[in-house]
Amino acid sequence: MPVTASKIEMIKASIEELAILGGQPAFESALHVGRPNIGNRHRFEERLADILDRRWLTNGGRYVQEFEQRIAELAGVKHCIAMCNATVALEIAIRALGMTGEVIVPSFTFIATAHALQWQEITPVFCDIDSRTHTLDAAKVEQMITPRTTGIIGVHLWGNHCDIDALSEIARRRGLKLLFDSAHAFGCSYRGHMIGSFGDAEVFSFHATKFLNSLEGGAVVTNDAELAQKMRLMKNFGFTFYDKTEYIGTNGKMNEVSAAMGLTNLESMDDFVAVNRRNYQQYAEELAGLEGVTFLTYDEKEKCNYQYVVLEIDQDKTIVTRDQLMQILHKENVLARRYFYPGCHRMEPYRSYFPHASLLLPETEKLTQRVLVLPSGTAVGQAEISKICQIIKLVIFQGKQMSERLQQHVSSPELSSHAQEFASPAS
Ligand code: T4K
Repeated sequence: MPVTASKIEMIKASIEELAILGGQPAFESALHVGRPNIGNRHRFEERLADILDRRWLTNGGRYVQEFEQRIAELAGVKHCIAMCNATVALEIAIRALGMTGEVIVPSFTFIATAHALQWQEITPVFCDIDSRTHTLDAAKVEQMITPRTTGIIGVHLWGNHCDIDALSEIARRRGLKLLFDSAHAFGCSYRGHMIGSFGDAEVFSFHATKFLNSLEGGAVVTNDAELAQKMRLMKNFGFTFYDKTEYIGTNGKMNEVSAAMGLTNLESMDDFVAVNRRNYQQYAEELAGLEGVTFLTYDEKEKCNYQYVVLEIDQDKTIVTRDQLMQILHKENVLARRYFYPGCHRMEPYRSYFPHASLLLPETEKLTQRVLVLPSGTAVGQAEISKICQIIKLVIFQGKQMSERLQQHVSSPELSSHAQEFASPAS
């Protein structure tokens, strides 16, 4: 049932009290998307002391081995190779899988997915997405295959699984490698099986902003023993023994401190999920029925980490645009993000390489104008979420007046700086 303005006690009595129109910001310090989830500090400090006492800092130490074992168990796979970050992990997996020529990827993803290919002079061929799940549209993938195509990289964006069955079937039938960028999907499942065991391999990110962090970090998981061994060597310069290399390799190793942080955070994983889920449900309830605002939903039958609270703003209904709403929130110290604006195909070097890519990406184009990600995670409390929702409701309920006030504002001196910020990516 639609929410009505009268039922809500507003923290700001009117739009004139919004910070963008000269009022006090609702929050003294910034609320971020992706503030790190941090487990038991004491356990981390104990591990840190142990690392220093033993003077074993990196190169496949005890904690990295333990972390790999735990990740493999949790993802239900035979092999896990921990790495320094997911970008390098993607690069190594791509190389180890023998991808060359062209590889099909979504444009609606973090730039690292595309860069990991282009870095190795493999052409990322941008494919459109399913607007419901924000993941690759399998039917369109099939249309993008050419004689140069060697693989597909699906991205389980926001932790929402790709159409794994369809992509696996296409890859098998067309003889393509299938890799999943599962940077967002640690702790999520598909048909009751944990993400990690699909395709030829999957890559997790344990960056500070991810559901589970190891400060910086990533991992490739796979059930293929030969592939796992190859990636193990590649991430350590290709060494098979002292003074002997087998392949070209790089330095993709995870260090012991990162593994210690990862292990510590794994012990609190259930708590992180519980807080994220509570936040997600609170946002969903408080913003329910708001005209022009829809929520990315998660499949309640599957496991999910609920790390991202993703709104879609339909500006035909809200009048206020997504970018205006973002700017209004930023002025209140709520640093909502328009991930993954403007789409990889509109970022360099891809924009110059493929100037007409947008013609084949209508759903991506639409979503990059609509998506807004709100602060969540263990650093955000329930009272803060209530305030954020109240501000959003105030703005949307008064969309027309708000839009007019912002336009008037654009002719005053202060405005031009706002106008500039509207035009530049959020920082
Ligand atoms: N594939 C996908 C689909 C990905 O999303 C990513 C990374 C990758 C691959 C590659 O994974 P890694 O190589 O990073 O392991 C961030 C992250 O840097 C990036 O890891 C992530 N995706 C992407 C979605 O977001 P930024 O530049 O937007 O985030 P940044 O640095 O502005 O941080 C977000 C907010 O978090 C900030 O406003 C402040 C807060 N923050 C950040 C850090 C690092 C903290 O409070 N503490 C911190 O330590 O890219």
